[in-house]
Amino acid sequence: MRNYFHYPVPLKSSIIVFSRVSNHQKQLRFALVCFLLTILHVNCEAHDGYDLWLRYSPLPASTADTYRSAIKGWFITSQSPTANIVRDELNRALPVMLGNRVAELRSPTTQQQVVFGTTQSPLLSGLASELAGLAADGFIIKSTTVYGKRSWVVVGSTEQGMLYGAFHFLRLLRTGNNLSDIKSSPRTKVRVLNHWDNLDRTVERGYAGFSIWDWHKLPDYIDPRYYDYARANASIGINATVLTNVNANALILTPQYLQKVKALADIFRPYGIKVYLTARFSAPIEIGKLPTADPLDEKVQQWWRAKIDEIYTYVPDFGGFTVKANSEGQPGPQNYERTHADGANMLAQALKPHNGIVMWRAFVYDNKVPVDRTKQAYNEFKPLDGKFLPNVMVQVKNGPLDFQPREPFHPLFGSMPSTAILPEFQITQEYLGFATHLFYQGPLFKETLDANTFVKGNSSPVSGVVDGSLFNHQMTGMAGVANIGTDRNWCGHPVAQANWYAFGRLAWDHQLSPLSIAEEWVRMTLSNDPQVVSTVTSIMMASREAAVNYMTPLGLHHIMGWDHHYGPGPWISNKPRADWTAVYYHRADSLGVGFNRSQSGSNALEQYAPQVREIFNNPETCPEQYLLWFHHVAWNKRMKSGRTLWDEMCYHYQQGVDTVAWMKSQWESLSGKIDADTHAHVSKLLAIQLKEARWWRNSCLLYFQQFSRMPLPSGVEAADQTLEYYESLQFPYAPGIRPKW
Ligand code: GCW
Repeated sequence: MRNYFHYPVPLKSSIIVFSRVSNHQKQLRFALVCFLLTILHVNCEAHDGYDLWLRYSPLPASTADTYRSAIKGWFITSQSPTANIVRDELNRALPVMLGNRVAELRSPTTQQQVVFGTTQSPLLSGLASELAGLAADGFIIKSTTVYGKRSWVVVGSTEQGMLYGAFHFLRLLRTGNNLSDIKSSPRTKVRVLNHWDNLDRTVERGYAGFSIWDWHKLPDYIDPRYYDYARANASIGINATVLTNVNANALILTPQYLQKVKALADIFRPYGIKVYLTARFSAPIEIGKLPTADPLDEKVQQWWRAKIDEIYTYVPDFGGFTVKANSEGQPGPQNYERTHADGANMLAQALKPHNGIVMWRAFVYDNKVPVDRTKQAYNEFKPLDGKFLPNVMVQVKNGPLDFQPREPFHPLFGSMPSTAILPEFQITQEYLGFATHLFYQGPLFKETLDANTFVKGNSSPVSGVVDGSLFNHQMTGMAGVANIGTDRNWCGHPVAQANWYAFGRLAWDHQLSPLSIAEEWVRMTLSNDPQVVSTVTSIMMASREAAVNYMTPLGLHHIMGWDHHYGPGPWISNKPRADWTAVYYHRADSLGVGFNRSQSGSNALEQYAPQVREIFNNPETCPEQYLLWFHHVAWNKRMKSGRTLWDEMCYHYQQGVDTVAWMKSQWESLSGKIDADTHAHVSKLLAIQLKEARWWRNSCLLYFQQFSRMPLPSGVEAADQTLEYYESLQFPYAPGIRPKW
C-alpha cells in the first residue's frame, strides 16, 4: 500500500509500548488504544485530497447489497505486473466499498464472480470476436456465464485494456451505477500529459507547489507519489507523459538524467504509461559539443541518431519527443534557415526504428513579424502540410492565441489534412485564476472539440480532426499541460483535480458530456449524496462562464497582468514585445473596443473555412461571445439584448461577480455534507475568487470607461478604488512565472 494513509505503523508501535502491565494499566491501555484508534480512524476518514478520485469509501447499504447479490468474489486470469496492479486496486477498493466478503477467489469455478483478464486466457478467449472492433486499449464489461455461473467479465485484448476495464468497473461501483454490458474504446491513441517541469523542480505555470519529479534523489529514492500518479492516470486512460518543460534543458538527455528517467519509466510501464521527453533543439551544441544544430547537417543527424539509440538503451519503450522550436526564444531549425518540417523530420527519422514519435508544437509567433499574432502559426504551418514524416504530429493549442478563458478554435484544425494533428489544452490555469479560482474546464475542452470547422462538409467538428476520422489518420492523440505539483492534493485547488480528470476522460472519449464527467468526479471524490452531486456539479458547470464574464467577456482576450498573468491588466502597454501587451489585443479607443480580425482588419478570418468566415465576419451574425475577438465595435452598438455594447460589457462583468457569489453561497449550503477540511478549503478559495472577480470587474470597467465615457448602468456596482490604485498593484512573486535564464 503506497498511500500514506494506510500505513499502520503508529498503531503497532503504541501497542508494543504497553506490554507487561497491571490490570488497572490494562484498562488504561485499552482506553488509550481506543483513543488512538479513534484518532487514526478520523485521520483515515479525513480527506486531504491526496486520494484524488480514487477515494474508496463504503457504499450505502442498499447499493452495496445490490452489488453483493451479483458479485460474490473476483478472479484475475492473467499473471503480469499489470495484473498485480489490478489485484492491488481491487483489494484496495472492494473491501472498503462492499465489505470483506467480496474477496479474491482461488479459482473461477465456485460462485457468482467477476473475472478480470484478457482474451489470451482460455477462459475468456471466446470474447475475442467482441473485442475485435475495439482499439487495442479497449475493453468490455459483460454479464455472461462462466463455468455455469452467471458472472461478470472485464476483458481487454491486452493487459492494458484489462487495467482500464478494471478501473471503469470500480468507477461504476463508486458512482452507484447499475452494472450493464459496456464496450469502451479510446478515440485517440496518445493521451498525454505535458509537464512544464524544470530540472530545478520549479514548474512553469504551475500553481500546486514544485515538480513531483525529485530529480536530485532519483533514481535511488522512489517517491510513493510516482505510483499514485501512475494509478490516477491509468484510471482515466492517460497513457503518456512528457516529463520535462517544453522550454527545454538539454541536460535531461545526458546519462546522469537518463538513469532517472529510466527509473520513472520502469514504474510507469505496467500502468501502460510511456515516457516522453522534450528535446532542446540546440542539444547537439550544448551537450554534443558540435558547432551547429542544423538539421540538415550530417553530423547533427548522426548525433541525434546516436543519442536516441542511447535513450532506448535506458528506456526500451521510450515514446519520443515534444519540441517547442523557434518560439519565445527557443532554438529551432529556422536558426539555420530550415523549416519546422526539416527539424521535426530529422528527429522523426532517428526515432522511427524504435517506433518513437515527435510531437512538434505549432505555438510559434514573432513580434518582429508585423502580422496579427493569432495568424502566425497557420501562416507558418499550413504550407508545410504533407511535408512531415508519418511519425510526426503537429501539436496545436486549442485556440489561436494562448489558453484564454474563451477562444475560437485554432484555424489549423482542419486545414492540414495530410498531417496528424494533436490538440493541446492547458489543464493548469495560467490565464484562468491559477489554482485559486474554481474553474471547471470540461465545458472549455468540449467547446473546442465540438466546434465545427466546416472543412469537409457541414459536420466537421474539431473532434473529427482529433480522432483522425475526418482525414483518415491513424496517429491521433490529445495533449494537456498538467496542473500537478507537490501540493498534498496534487492540483492546488481541490476542484482543479476535476480538470485533470476531465482531460483524461475526454481524451478517451470526446463524446462524453462535461456534466456527466463532473458528476462522476464529484461522486468519486466528494460524495454520492444527491444534494452534494447536484450542487457541486451546478457550481462546476457555471464556473467557466462566470470566469469568462469577470475576466474577458464578449471576446476580450489577453488582458491579464503582465508576464505572470495574474489578475487584470488591460492597461499593460509599452513592453519589449507588443504582442505581450494588453492594448495590442483590446484596441480600446474613443470609438469602441475589440480587435478587427475581419476582412477589413487583420483578416485572420481568411484562415477559416468560408462558412465560418461568413458567420464571424459580420458583426451582426458573429456570436457575441466572440464579438470583440473578431471586431472593433462601437461603444453604443446595440447588442441582441437591446443594450449598448458598453452596458452589455458592464452587465457581463457584474454577472461574473454575481455568479461567483452564487457559487460561494451554494458551496456554503453543503457544510456538514462533505468532509469539513475540503469544505473549508474550497470555501476560503471561493472567498478569494469573489474578491478577485470584483477586482477584475472594478479595474476593467474603470479602465474601459476612460474610452467609452459612459456611465455604469444600474445594477452594476461601482469600484471602491481608483484606476490608479489598480494599476499600481505589483506581484513580483506571483507563482508559476517562467524562470529567467
Ligand atoms: O502561454 C505561454 C506561457 C509560457 C509557455 C508558452 C508555451 C512553456 O506563458 O509560459 O511556455 O505559452 O506554450 O510554450
